[in-house]
Amino acid sequence: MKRIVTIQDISCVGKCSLTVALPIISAMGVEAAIVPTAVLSTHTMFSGFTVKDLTSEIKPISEHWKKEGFKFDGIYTGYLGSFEQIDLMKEFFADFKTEDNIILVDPAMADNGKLYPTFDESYAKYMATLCEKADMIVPNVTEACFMLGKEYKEKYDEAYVKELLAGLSELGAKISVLTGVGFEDGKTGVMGYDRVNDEYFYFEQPKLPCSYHGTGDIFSSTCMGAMMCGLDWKKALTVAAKYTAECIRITFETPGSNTYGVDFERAVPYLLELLGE
Ligand code: PXL
Repeated sequence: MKRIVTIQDISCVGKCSLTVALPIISAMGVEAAIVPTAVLSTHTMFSGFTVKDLTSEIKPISEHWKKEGFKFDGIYTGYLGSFEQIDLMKEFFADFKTEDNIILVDPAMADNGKLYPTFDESYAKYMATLCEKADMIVPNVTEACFMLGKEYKEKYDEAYVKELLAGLSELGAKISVLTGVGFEDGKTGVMGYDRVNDEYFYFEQPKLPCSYHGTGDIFSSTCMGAMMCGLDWKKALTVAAKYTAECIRITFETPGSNTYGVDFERAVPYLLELLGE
């Protein structure tokens, strides 16, 4: 059985980070170990959330794991809270990288042209230094712009997206992916670039007129799970994009659904169908 470790916060209510990564990756038949980086009462889009920082636990956990000789087929980082946590992730990668495992960095920190409330531009630039150490990175367009110091645009053409992908690739990952890429109204997609094989991949779907938190985490978790199930990066992106879109559709079309996250639970059977195809 494949085993990954995912390192991000627990937002107790909010359907993001570990509360989506664990169930989704487990449902895909992949063991999910975790390093929780902080416990928040909710994600940071609520006001008045509480935070218990767990930075001091990260090193003792990884030291114990080294003694136990644990190995991971995948290492996946999401939302992190500080420069220090980014540094600790670099050490974690150095300790647990193997010849064959995949390091996926989702630099979760911004969307729709804005950084999340707890971050600033220097943090975004520092996150780019973590992306340097990954095999695959999955920022959205906003996160890519902040990391690369490029202008964020709502409307753009393929040349703009390829320029962002070139900038991301120069950071060093083999596969750079941009999520939330749409070239026409009513469409959204994901574009990836494989630096080693000089290969682009684009997959797009209809875009619903809504937006929810945590969908980036659902996408990244599914992508990691799918690669662990043996899919290549292009198929993994397709499965992740289709599942994420279905989670959004189900939530949008259900009157009275919560607005802080999507009902990914109800689309798990669809995810398993996609994996079986
Ligand atoms: O990646 C989404 C996310 C994860 N964790 C926390 C967040 C958010 C988005 O707002 O606030 C704490």
